[in-house]
Amino acid sequence: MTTFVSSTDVPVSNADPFGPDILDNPLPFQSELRDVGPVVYLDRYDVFAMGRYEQVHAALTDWQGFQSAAGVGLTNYLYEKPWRPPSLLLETDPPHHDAPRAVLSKILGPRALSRLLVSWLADAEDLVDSVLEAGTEFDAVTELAEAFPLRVFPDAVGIPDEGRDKLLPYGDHLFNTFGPANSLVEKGAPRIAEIAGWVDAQCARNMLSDDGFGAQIWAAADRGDITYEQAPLVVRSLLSAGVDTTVNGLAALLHGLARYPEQWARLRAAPETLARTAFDEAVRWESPVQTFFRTATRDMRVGGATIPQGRKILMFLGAANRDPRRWENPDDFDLARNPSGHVGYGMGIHQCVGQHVARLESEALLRALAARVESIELAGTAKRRLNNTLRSWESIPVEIRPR
Ligand code: OVV
Repeated sequence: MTTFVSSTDVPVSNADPFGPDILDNPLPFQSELRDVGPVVYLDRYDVFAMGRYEQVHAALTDWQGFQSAAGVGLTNYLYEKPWRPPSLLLETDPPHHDAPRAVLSKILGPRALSRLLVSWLADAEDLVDSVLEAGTEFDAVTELAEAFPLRVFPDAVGIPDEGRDKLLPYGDHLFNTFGPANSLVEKGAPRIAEIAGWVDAQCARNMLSDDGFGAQIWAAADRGDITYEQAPLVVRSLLSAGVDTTVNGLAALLHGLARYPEQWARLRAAPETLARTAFDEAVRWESPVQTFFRTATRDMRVGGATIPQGRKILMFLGAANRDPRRWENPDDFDLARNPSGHVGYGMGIHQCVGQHVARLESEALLRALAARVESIELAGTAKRRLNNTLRSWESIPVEIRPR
């Protein structure tokens, strides 16, 4: 990253954080970004960027100053048309944000989810048993990180079986569209009309089982907590944000456990307690959602720089989660650390409303694995899948030793 200090006191970088080199390994760029200053101007995209924990955290918790309603991708909805109707959760601010958020918080809250643990544990045990039966070498991405969420989450939402293979490609494309219209977006474009059409169709009341998260969203419309027009878009948020995020969180976790056998040993020794924090340490360490944008609602002073009203700021959640100003040995995947306060789920009023669902999926899968697996090790070169927003794995070959 070559930088110089402009007349406005903001360091300028010509780096492309959405180019293949930085997407493949963002860590050196993110380290420079943090060191260059609290705010950096990215001249390729004409946006500002923040990489330090302090400023990222502060901006995320200041929704009045840093809005989401102009979109949390590069596209500025004040001037450009979104590719799909904006999310009522992700791409709004109070007061519009309040009702959909309150409805979803309740449906996805820890109390409401507690009824799912027993059946998700049984599902995880069944999945792990059948994977182990098929052999001791397998791809942890397809066989576990993708298989488990796909087995439990669409059922929990209540969508039909037909077409579920579209969920991962939909998420992959959606998360690409938060970045610039580069080759990653082009790659998804040919199929997106068909895939998005399918996703939208699943949000209708008559498509949904009568006991899932989807039905509960529609029931909230019956009560008047949200409108009937809002209900299908709130269901769409589950299908948008609920699969690829968890899949990549689990992939990061499994990769961390395979690469650092001492962490697996630690988990094995205390699965009841560590199964819960392990996922959050993986989310801090890998930051499956690497970046989101905000938009300045007025001229914002940050660390001596001014971000003019209406301008986009790229918030590097991944850089903040490895900021040595905030974390000791930030690059270590360490189950002994307390990862709370990480910004991998965001922070403030938009902080991930589905995080309890993701943690529960992880807890079920880890408990099933810990009870059945003695050791888990890398058995080949893990391969990245590049995405403009997600830190993702294509495959993680592992070899396990059953207990
Ligand atoms: C956090 C997130 C990511 C992608 C989509 C959505 C939310 C949504 O609400 O549609």
